[in-house]
Amino acid sequence: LTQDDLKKIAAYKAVEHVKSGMVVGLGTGSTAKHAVDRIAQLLQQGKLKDIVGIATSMKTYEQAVSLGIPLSDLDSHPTVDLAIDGADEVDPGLNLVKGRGGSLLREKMIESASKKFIVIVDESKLVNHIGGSKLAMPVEIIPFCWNHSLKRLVGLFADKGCLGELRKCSESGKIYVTDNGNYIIDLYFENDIGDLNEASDAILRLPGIVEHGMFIGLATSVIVAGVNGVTVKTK
Ligand code: DER
Repeated sequence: LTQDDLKKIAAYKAVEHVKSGMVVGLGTGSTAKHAVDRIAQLLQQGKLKDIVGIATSMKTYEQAVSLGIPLSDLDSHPTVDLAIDGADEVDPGLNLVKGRGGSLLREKMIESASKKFIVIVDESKLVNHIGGSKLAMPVEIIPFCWNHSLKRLVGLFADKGCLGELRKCSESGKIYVTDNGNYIIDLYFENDIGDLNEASDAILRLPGIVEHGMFIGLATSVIVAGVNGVTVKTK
């Protein structure tokens, strides 16, 4: 089983919870892509009807359009029945790091408006502490004086051995710009972030910061696909 097989298994399991008539938050990333494909397949087979999708990124929007999934937005559907999305890290309390694909703001808007939010991951995403994996914890900021924001963000976590860098496009080397016209600062922690709510409050108090990639208490369940099978973790 490849890692992509595991992602697909988790995604298909999550889509079993999609019922006809639902408003469904469509996630972003290589795992969520399989869920969007599966929803489209079931619609085409007539096994699902009257689904309205709300895309968490332009990339997912384009995928859903190409697959013929009817789409809408939060203005028309302020409450979402079920959101399905991937994650970069999942801790034992089902708190997440998301946003390494750059879509954290729209994802958080949609997933915080969802009655149910099912996270789909392969087992490599499970961690003991958020931010302890030495991988990026993304923060979306406005472009104005980004270096100032970077320094203030890093300064919040100086005791955690925190480093920060402005996200660039890997191919072009240009500054990465989100669907919302903002920049992303990737924060890296030597140790784990500590109390997540304290970290979140400190980050969001800084003027010029739009949103961060910690999804605290938002997931209602996590479907984990591993080489030994699929497990479902619920709150
Ligand atoms: O950027 C995101 O938030 C994605 O959902 C990411 O967290 C998971 O992407 P993956 O399924 O490609 O690992």
